Amino acid sequence: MKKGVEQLRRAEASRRTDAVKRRARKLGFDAVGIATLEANAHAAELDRWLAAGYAGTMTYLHRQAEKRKHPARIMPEARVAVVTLTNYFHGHTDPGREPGERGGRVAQYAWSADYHRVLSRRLERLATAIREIVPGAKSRCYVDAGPVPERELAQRAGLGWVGKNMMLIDPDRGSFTFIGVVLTDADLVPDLPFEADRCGTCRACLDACPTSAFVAPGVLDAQRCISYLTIEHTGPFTGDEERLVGDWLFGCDVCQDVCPWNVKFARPTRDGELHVRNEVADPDVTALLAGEPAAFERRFGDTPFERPGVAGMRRNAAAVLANRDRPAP
Ligand code: B12
Ligand code: SF4
Ligand code: SF4
Repeated sequence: MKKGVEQLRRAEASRRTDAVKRRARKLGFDAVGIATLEANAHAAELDRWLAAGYAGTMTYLHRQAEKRKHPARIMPEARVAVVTLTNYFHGHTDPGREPGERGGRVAQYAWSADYHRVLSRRLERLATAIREIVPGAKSRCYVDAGPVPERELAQRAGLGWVGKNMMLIDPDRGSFTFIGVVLTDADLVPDLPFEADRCGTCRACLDACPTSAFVAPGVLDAQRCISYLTIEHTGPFTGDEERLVGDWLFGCDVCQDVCPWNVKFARPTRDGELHVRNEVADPDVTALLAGEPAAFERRFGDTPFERPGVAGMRRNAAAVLANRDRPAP
C-alpha cells in the first residue's frame, strides 16, 4: 500500500517537473535543470580560494561562505533549485579587432540592459508558474546576488561542467550564459549532475588570459582579473592595476573567446530583452571620463555600468586612455 502511494507521489512529481521545465523554456530560458541542495561538493576549494586572498575586496564572499557551502541553509524549507541558463552571446568578435575610435572594450554580457533586472523579472514569472503548477509552493529567486553557489548548482542540475576558466560550460551553447536560480519547496525531481569534464588537455583559456590571472586550472586570482578590477574593485588603481586592464573598459571576455566550446557552439541570442545597446557596447570613453553624475545616471542607470558607478567608470576610462598612450612593451 505504502509503495503504491510513493509511486503515485513520484509520478506526480515527475509530471510537475516536466510542466515547470516547459514553462521555463516558454518564458525564454534557454536551458533548465533541477539541482539537489545537499552540501557543496567543492566547499574545500572555496575555503582554499578565500584563504589565499583571491577574492580581493569582495568581502561579501567571505560573509556568504557558510551558505555557499550549504545551500540548503539559504532557504531552510527549500527542497530543490530550479537552475536556468540564458544565452547572451552576440556574435564572435574579431580577436585582432582594435577597440573602436570611441573607446575601450566592453564584455559581451554587458552589451544590453542590466541582466539582473531582465532575469529577476523572468525568474519571478517562473516562480509564479511553479505556484500554479504546485499550488502553495514557496520560492525565492536569485541571479548573481545572494549566497547562492550558482555554477555548482548548474553543474549539479546537469547543465554543464565547470571549465578550467571556472565558467559553467553547456556542451550545446558554450559559456556565454547567465545562470538564474529559483529555490523552491515544491516536490520536483532532480536531474543527474553533469559528471564529465570536457576540457581534456586543452588549456587555451589559461594561456590566453592577458594578466595571467589563473594560478592553476580552475583557480583564478580575482585580484589580477580585469573583470574584477573594472567592475568589483573599489577605489583607485595602482600603476600595476592600471596597466593590467589594458584596453578593457568594463569586464573581459578573453578566456571565453578562445574556448573551443564557444568557438564551435555559441550562437547569437535572439532574446528580445537582451538586444545590443550601442552606448554600452561601444561607449565614448572620453565622454565617460568627463561625464557628470546626473548625465551618467540618465544614460547608464539601467545598465551594468551602474555597478562601478560614475566614479568607477571614470577610473576605468582614465586607465584605458592612459594605456592607449603608453608605448607598447
Ligand atoms: C564573485 C564573482 C566573480 C568574481 C570572481 C570570479 C570567480 N571565478 O570566482 C569576478 C569579478 C572576477 C567575476 C568575473 C566574471 N564573472 Co562572475 N560571479 C561571481 C559570483 C558573484 C560568485 C562566484 C564565486 O563564488 N566565486 C568563488 C569561486 C571559488 O566559486 P565559484 O566560481 O562558484 O566556483 C565554484 C565551482 O566552480 C566549484 N568547483 C571548483 N572546481 C570544480 C570542479 C568541478 C568539476 C565542479 C563541478 C565544480 C568545481 O567550486 C567552486 C566553489 O564552490 C557569481 C554568482 C554566484 N552567486 O555564484 C558570478 C558569476 C560566476 N559570474 C559570471 C560571469 C558572466 C562573469 C564574467 C564572464 C563577466 C565578464 N565577462 O567580465 C567573468 C568571468 C571570469 C572567470 N573566468 O571566472 C556568471 C557565470 C556564468 C557561467 N556560465 O559560468 C555568474 C554565475 C553570474 C550569473 N548569475 O550569471 N565574477
Ligand atoms: S576575464 Fe580576462 S582577465 Fe579575467 S581570467 Fe578571464 S581572461 Fe583573465
Ligand atoms: S579553453 Fe579549453 S581548458 Fe579552457 S575552459 Fe575552454 S575547453 Fe576548458
